[in-house]
Amino acid sequence: MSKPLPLGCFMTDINLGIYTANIDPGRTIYATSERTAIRRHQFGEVPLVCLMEGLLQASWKRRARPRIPQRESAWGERAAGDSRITIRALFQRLHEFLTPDMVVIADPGDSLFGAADLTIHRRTEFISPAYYTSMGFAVPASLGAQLANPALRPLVVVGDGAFQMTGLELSTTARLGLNPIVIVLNNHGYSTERQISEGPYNDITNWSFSKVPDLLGSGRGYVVYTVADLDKALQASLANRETFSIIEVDLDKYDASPALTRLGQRLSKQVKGKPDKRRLVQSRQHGPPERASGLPLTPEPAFAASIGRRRSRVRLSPWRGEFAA
Ligand SMILES: Cc1ncc(C[n+]2csc(CCOP(=O)(O)OP(=O)(O)O)c2C)c(N)n1
Ligand SMILES: [Mg+2]
Repeated sequence: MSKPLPLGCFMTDINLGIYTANIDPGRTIYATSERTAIRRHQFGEVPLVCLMEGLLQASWKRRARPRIPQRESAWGERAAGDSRITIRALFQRLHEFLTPDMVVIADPGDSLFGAADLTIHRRTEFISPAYYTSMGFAVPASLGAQLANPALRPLVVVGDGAFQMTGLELSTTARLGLNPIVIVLNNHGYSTERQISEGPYNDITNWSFSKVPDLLGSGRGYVVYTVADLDKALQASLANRETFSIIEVDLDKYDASPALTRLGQRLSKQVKGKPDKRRLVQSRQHGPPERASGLPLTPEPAFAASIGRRRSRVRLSPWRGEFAA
């Protein structure tokens, strides 16, 4: 049986698939920026960076690298050029577009849920926040990624909502002469939240994202309505090595990736007050569940204690009931 090795990610509702991931801490090595846990032993003073330094100093017998089977595209048949652009067609084309010298940087939202099904050519060229509630991460992160490794070309995938938070950091991108390709999923608002609870609070102002280059006096902008528009914009962006490119992809506001659709179904049940039986047991023991937004686990001392307590009373995956109060 496999032993999970979650390094650097927090065991939150989102990362655990709304507590459907049945990960046994007794078989897991789990390290974050805060601490390391090896099975049930807690090392509160050993953050991930120290663990990695220690591992680098240790002498290991090298094993042959395992062969990782090729994944099939999760996006199905190729969409026709003249068809309206959809999330499925967008990620299918991005999947084909990726080259080994690109680093995908995905923002929380359907950008991340869709990008999670892309196949990355090397081993480390995928960046997204370990902590889900970090909307607006991707455009600024592309600055750091390309400055750290100029041989990589960032492919930024970001929502219209997230871009409105931090997208004008492209001003620094322009000043430094960097050349990321920025794909803005313009699904006209907070589509992730729409899948959970629809209302006017999910609507935002519709920006002309492709005109950001006019504002900044640098960069190239494209708007995409069809698959053929996307193909043209991707090729033009690839050829433009001088400045950033921004591709605004006009999507239906209810279009969603398969991963977001599944997540929305689970979360909306909870938001509408129909938690499943397991969560009712948990809330009696630990207080009400938190808003399903990616809040972290309870603080460290409570962690070990609560695992012991729960094991003796109810048979649950220990990570299912860990809520931030
Ligand atoms: C800083 C922050 N605030 C709020 C959230 C909650 N949240 C998650 S996705 C989302 C909507 C994001 O909208 P957009 O960037 O347009 O992406 P979409 O969901 O439409 O794909 C929100 C508000 C978050 N993840 N981070
Ligand atoms: Mg959006």
